[in-house]
Amino acid sequence: MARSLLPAPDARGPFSPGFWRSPLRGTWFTSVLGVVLLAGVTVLFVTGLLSYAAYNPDLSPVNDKTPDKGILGFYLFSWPTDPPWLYRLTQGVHVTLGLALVPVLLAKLWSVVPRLFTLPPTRSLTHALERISLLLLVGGALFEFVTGILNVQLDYVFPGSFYPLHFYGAWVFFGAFLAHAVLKAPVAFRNLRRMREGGEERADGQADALAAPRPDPPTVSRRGALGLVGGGSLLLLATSAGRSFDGPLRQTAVLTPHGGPEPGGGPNGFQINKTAAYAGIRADETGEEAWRLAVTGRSGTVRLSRADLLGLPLHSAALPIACVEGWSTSDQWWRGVRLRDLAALVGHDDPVDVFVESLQRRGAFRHAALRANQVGDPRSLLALSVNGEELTPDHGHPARIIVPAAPGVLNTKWVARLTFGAL
Ligand SMILES: Nc1nc2c(c(=O)[nH]1)N[C@H]1C(S)=C(S)[C@@H](COP(=O)(O)O)O[C@H]1N2
Ligand SMILES: [Mo]
Repeated sequence: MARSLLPAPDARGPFSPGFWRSPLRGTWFTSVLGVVLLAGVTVLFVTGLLSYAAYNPDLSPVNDKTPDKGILGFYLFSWPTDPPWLYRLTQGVHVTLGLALVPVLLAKLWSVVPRLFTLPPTRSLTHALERISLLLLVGGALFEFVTGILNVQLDYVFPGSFYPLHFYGAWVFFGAFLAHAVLKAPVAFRNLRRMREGGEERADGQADALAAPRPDPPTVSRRGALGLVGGGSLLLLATSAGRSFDGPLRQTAVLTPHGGPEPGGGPNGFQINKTAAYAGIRADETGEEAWRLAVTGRSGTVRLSRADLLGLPLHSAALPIACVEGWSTSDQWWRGVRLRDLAALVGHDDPVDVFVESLQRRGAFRHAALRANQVGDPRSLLALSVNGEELTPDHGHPARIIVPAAPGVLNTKWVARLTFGAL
């Protein structure tokens, strides 16, 4: 009877430490996950910044429309054209690693969730600041992962605005992440070292601030739980990495849509991002009679039919398409007119930037700008055919841009106009 007069130890629900029962929570578990995220998130941030650089932010406002980006929109170098698979690698890593880290992030958040309910809410000004930074950290992490995954999965659910959202979110998240890492990484590494010496169990009990004070009996060991998290990551890795390859390997990417329609076989049988129908490209405007390419530069404008283009010196280049969404193709064998030859045709013998416009009248990617180093590369083509066959409408017939190492979005399809030296 006397017992019922006492308040239950967890009467305050999640705000009382006794409410949290999992025997898995503890310093070791959190430290391992934290160290994995320290490495993983750093790679995500660096590859994300590289992706930003690859968009040629200095060619704003054409390629980079991020409003008020200020010094956050800095770039350190011109995105190179070598090696040609560069963006395929950096963006493949960014997206695939981001997906694979989801179980680690969730487990990490779960492992410290009792901390969210710590009472009193603040003990001091520094404590208050630390908790606010944690809100930015957790909120920023969830925001970045959710916007990234939605972009990969649903192909721009927030039309045109994913890019600035993910960009600003990255700076907020990484700022908070850096502060958190500086504060906690030494502790995490010290814990791991100590526990490696003394065994995982040594830090349990009252010394372990993250462990449940009244744990339920374990149904799985901490190592077993980490194994599950790691297994989840490996499963995500195995079911999404195939998007960076062609052929049967691509079929292993079951968790992510494959972009447009299934490309089928044959020379043009590689992934299609937006179809001609989707982009509103009509057959009557791409035919031999109707279509003319307008090339403008210092010496004026020339108009070229497809037959005119085929009469110019043609060159080949083996180049992949690598989309910001993380998928890529292996090298395709493109053939067409060098961009630098077209520049020379209108009075630009020195490398110069170019503004590319598509026939497409609506949609996000109907124009793009390329830097002088991209125009000057002998492998940068206005492609007319691929793998020995004419481009299909979905791959950009009558002509499309292909540039080594550039993000897919800069490889404009259904090109109608090239303006050299305008930016
Ligand atoms: N006009 C136009 N060009 C475009 C696009 C587009 O939507 N419209 N999509 C771009 C994107 S995001 C990518 S990844 C590549 C994909 O090229 P593919 O469909 O031939 O694989 O085309 C690029 N060129
Ligand atoms: Mo793309």
